[in-house]
Amino acid sequence: MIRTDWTLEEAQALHHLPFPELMHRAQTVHRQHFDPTAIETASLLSIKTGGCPEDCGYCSQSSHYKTGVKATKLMGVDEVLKAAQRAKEAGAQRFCMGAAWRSPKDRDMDKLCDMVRGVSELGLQTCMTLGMLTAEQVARFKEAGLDFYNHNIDTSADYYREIATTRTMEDRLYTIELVRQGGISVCCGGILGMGEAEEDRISMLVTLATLPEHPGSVPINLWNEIDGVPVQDRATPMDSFALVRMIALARIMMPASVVRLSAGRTQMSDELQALCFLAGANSIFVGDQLLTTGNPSPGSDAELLDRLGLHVAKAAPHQDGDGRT
Ligand code: SAM
Ligand code: DTB
Ligand code: SF4
Repeated sequence: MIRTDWTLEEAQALHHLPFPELMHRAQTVHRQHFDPTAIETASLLSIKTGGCPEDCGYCSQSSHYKTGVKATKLMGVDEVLKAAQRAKEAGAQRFCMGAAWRSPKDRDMDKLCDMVRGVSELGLQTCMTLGMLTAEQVARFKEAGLDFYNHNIDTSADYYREIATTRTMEDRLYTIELVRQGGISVCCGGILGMGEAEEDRISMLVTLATLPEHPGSVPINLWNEIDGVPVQDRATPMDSFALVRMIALARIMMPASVVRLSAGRTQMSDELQALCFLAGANSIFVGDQLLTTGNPSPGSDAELLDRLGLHVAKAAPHQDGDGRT
C-alpha cells in the first residue's frame, strides 16, 4: 500500500531502528516494487549555466556569490541533441537538462520544447529542471512530450528559510503541484550535509512522502562543496550511516518511487554506494559531469555495478518506474 499520511514521529521511529531492522524493512519493501539488481541511469546537461538571480546558499550558479562559475547563454538545440546522443551511446536512459534560472522566459519556450521533442525522438526519457513554471508552461512541456520535471525541495521547511531568501518552500511546492496536475512525472528530492539537523532531513522526507502523490523520482544529493557560497561555512560532513538511513527511510516511505543516489558520489567509497543500493537506492547519474561539478567516471561506475552484480534497468522510453517487478 502506498501511504501519503506519514507523520514525523513515525519517520523518526523508523530512522532510529537498529540498523539491521531498518535495512530489512527497506529491502523487503524494495523487492515488493522493484528488481533489486536493476539500477536506472540518468545523464545531466547544463543547458544554461550560472548568472542565476536566486540566492540558494549551496549553489555555484547563483549570481549572489563569487564561485568562479562563468555564466553562459542558453545552448542551441543542435548542440543539446548532440550531447543527448552521446549520453545515449554511453548508456543513459534519461536525459536531464538543467538551467540556472528562477523560471524560464516565455521567449525561450519554443527552443526548450524543441529540445524535449528532439531528445524524445532519440529514444531517451526527458527531464528538465528550469526553476518555477506557470500552468501554461507545464501544458506546453506536456504537449512536447516531457516525461519528468525536476524541482527539489532541498531541505526541511524550517531550514529552507536559512538557505535561500529569494524563494520559499511554498513556491517550490506550488510548482511541483502544477507539474503533477499537468500530467508530468515529478522528480523531487533534496540535499544532505548543508549543516541541517537530523530532524530537518527526516522532515524533508516526510514532506515528500505526504505530497498528494509521491514523486516518481526522488534524488538524494550530498552537498558538493562549492568555494565562496554561504553553505560552505555551515556545512557538516554527512555521516555514512546517516546517509544510508536516509536512503532506507525514503525507500520505506515512498516504496514505488525511484530513489536516486545523486550528487556526491565522487566523495563516497564503493562500499558506501553498495550500502545505499542495499538500502533501496536504484538510480544514479552517469557521465563525468553533473552541472558544474564532477561525477564518477563511466568506467568506474560500470566496474562498480559489475562487481556488485547489478545491471542497468531495461528502460522503456517515456515510462517511469523501470525495473519494477
Ligand atoms: N535552477 C533550477 C532550480 O533551482 O530548480 C534548476 C537547477 S538547480 C542547480 C537543481 C538542483 O541541484 C537544486 O535544487 C539542488 O537540489 C541541486 N544542487 C545545486 N547545487 C548543488 C550542490 N552544490 N550540491 C548538491 N546538489 C546541488
Ligand atoms: C538533482 O537533484 N541533482 C542534480 C539534478 N537534480 C539537477 C543536480 C546536482 C548538481 C550538483 C552541483 C553541480 O554540479 O553544480
Ligand atoms: Fe539558481 Fe537553481 Fe542554483 Fe538556486 S539552485 S541558484 S535557482 S541554479
